[in-house]
Amino acid sequence: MTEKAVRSICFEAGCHARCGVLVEVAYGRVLGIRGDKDHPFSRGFTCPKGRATRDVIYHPERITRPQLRVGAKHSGRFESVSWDTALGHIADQLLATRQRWGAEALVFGAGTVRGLHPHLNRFLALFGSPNFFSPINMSGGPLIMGSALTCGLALLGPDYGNTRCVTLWGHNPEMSFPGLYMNEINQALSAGAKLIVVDPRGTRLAQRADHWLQIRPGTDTALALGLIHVIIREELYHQEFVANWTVGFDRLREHVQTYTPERCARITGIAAGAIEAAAITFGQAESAAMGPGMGMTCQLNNAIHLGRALTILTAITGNLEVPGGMPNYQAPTGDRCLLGSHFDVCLNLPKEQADKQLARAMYPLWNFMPLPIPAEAVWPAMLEGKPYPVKAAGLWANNALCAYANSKMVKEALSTLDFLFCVDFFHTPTTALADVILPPAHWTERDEIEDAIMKNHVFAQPKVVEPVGECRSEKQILTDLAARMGFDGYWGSVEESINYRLEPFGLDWEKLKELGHYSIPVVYRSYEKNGFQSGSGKVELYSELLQSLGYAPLPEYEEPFESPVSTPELYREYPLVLTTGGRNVVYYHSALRNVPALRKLAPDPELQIHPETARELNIEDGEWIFIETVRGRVEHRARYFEGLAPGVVHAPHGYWYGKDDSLADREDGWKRYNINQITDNQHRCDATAGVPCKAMLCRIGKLAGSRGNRNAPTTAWQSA
Ligand SMILES: Nc1nc2c(c(=O)[nH]1)N[C@H]1C(S)=C(S)[C@@H](COP(=O)(O)OP(=O)(O)OC[C@H]3O[C@@H](n4cnc5c(=O)[nH]c(N)nc54)[C@H](O)[C@@H]3O)O[C@H]1N2
Ligand SMILES: Nc1nc2c(c(=O)[nH]1)N[C@H]1C(S)=C(S)[C@@H](COP(=O)(O)OP(=O)(O)OC[C@H]3O[C@@H](n4cnc5c(=O)[nH]c(N)nc54)[C@H](O)[C@@H]3O)O[C@H]1N2
Ligand SMILES: [Mo]
Repeated sequence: MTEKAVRSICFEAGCHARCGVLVEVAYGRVLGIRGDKDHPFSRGFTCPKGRATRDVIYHPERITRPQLRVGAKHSGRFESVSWDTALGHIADQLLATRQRWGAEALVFGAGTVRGLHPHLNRFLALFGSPNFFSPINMSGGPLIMGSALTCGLALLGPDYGNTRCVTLWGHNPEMSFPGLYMNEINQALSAGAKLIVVDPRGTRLAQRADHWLQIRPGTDTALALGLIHVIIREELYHQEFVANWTVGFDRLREHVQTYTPERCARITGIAAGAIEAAAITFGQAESAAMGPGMGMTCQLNNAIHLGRALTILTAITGNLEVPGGMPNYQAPTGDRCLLGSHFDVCLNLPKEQADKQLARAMYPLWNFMPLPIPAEAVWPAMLEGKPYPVKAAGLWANNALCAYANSKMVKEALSTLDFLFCVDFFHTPTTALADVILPPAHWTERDEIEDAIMKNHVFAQPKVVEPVGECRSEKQILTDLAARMGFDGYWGSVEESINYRLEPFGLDWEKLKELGHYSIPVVYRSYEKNGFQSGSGKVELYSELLQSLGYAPLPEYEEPFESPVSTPELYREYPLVLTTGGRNVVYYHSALRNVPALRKLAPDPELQIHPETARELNIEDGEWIFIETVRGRVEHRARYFEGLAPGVVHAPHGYWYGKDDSLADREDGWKRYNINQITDNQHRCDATAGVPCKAMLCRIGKLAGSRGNRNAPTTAWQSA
């Protein structure tokens, strides 16, 4: 019997789609969720992850008390201790690190954005370390940097609902953001909007598209420049906007001369006519919304140029800050929103300490951008003490060993630390390296506000039940740790910190809880009043800043670091192009693999491969195979998929649970199945540290002793 149903926002595993839900509770326990039909985006939708929420909260393997390592370093064995002991130990270790090595020797890392940025940044600022890292360079960072350099805005929110042209560029929201975007996309398509999909895989959305551009992985910048070429050649750009609000148009026009549809066709594998047709659709549309994949567009060795080129496409067609285009959505919380610069650690440190931020020397753009730093700037400090040693780390919701490219290196790096603590619901390959593990509260067990990529809204996500065992809200953990370390200036309670973020628009937590959600009007064409927040006040098609830092001032195409074209010899030995990480709605990165109801839907890592390519290699559908790059091998099942071009394969990321579910297999699973064992983090975008997880070369083969496709399950949810 349901005792009560509390309106909230689903945040299972930190899912960014954040559907509106009613959490049903009885006897102090969560029974499940129901979709909230009144939520402006999800309108009643829920996904398998959300529906499994109760299985996560009451999972028998959930860590419910703080854990302290027993035995040798990296033993992976722990005993339960009190919060007092655990936090006391952490505080002692952090203070000792600071005393011996300096405050900058402590780094905090977080996985994808899960709500702690203000709290982690403020903690670090009071401690004195400028080093907050995340997968930013794989996820959003290069896009934000590209759009900020071009027009001074962080463009992440397309207005699909009102657009005449939905463009999904390496973006498959049906899997990755269903509750947030699919209603609006369907609404636009029903009203006759065109759909352009740029994706090597024939996803369901690609099959619905007016233009599916089946691109060779990693060649996106060439396509974007080809589209710009056609739009300029056909004079489909917005002449008035270009004349009044851009700088460098003539140089851009000159620059894209060489990116003819024919040349771009040779690079991308898309017919020249198809490139022209898509460009004309985009350019002629009354409005066009550019939806860039937040992973895809960043995981390239020239990510900065793609981020810029996509912004330029939007700008010259007059789609900046207009309905149906790319509005400059502002959260009601303004600068105090989750990712607001107000909290950026470096802006709250003395200059000489901020200048020590690890990314700054390698990637000068970090001197201008209040963003977390990329993990790739942190590993050398751990491994080689360069430019100075990092000796202690706290990982908050980050299964680093599975998430980051080149996991062997990640393990080596984390293994050098004197002290590592992790905050996670479950034991993972990463927590096995920890000295302390802290058990966080689930989203149903703590108070939170949701305002990141929520357009002009802020939503209340109130605590519904008491935490299981001794699990504790992470904000509370930081508050407790700050008090123990004697910080002056940290928030005294979770509520105080939430009120601080709500304060600028005159609300407080109690009031927001009552309202459920609050929104402010969207302001269009704000540049007419204020100009663009770029050096020149206009959209910088040509970037003087990039030029002054030694980067190309106009976007240029660069071949993937490994490809049939850039490394033809390697291609003879590794004749398949590999892309990774297309999302599957049933999982979130490496999380939820241990939830039987979800695992049943997608039990094994599956390499999607065109049947022709597989048959040439004598590989059956469902057969266990190895995938090998120059960096190593992992095991997957082959899954026939006609939506890929022959010669291109796709591997999911995040698998680590073993195929037979034995303990040994689970401990080793991250080495055997996780695709990041064989991805690369050495060939990075030199401006944004983007790592090339979307275009590599590999070969595949039968696994010795493989049992063919007997026992192959039917996959209920293909990730496409
Ligand atoms: N090859 C390849 N690799 C990729 C990608 C790809 O496309 N291809 N995508 C990349 C991208 S875009 C990203 S953002 C990263 C993501 O990287 P991460 O965010 O680190 O992803 P996970 O591996 O799921 O690790 C998250 C961990 O946090 C735990 N967790 C979930 N919710 C909470 C919470 O509320 N609190 C706490 N304390 N813990 C929680 C989960 O149990 C899990 O162990 O992965 C990247 N890795
Ligand atoms: N269920 C679920 N949802 C998620 C996540 C999750 O783990 N699970 N992760 C979340 C996070 S942190 C992120 S960053 C987002 C990312 O999710 P999205 O924004 O949708 O983008 P990606 O997953 O990066 O890429 C999606 C598409 O890019 C295609 N693709 C692969 N290689 C290329 C290429 O070279 N060029 C082009 N144009 N396309 C290519 C893939 O086939 C795939 O269909 O998803 C979020 N949503
Ligand atoms: Mo991400």
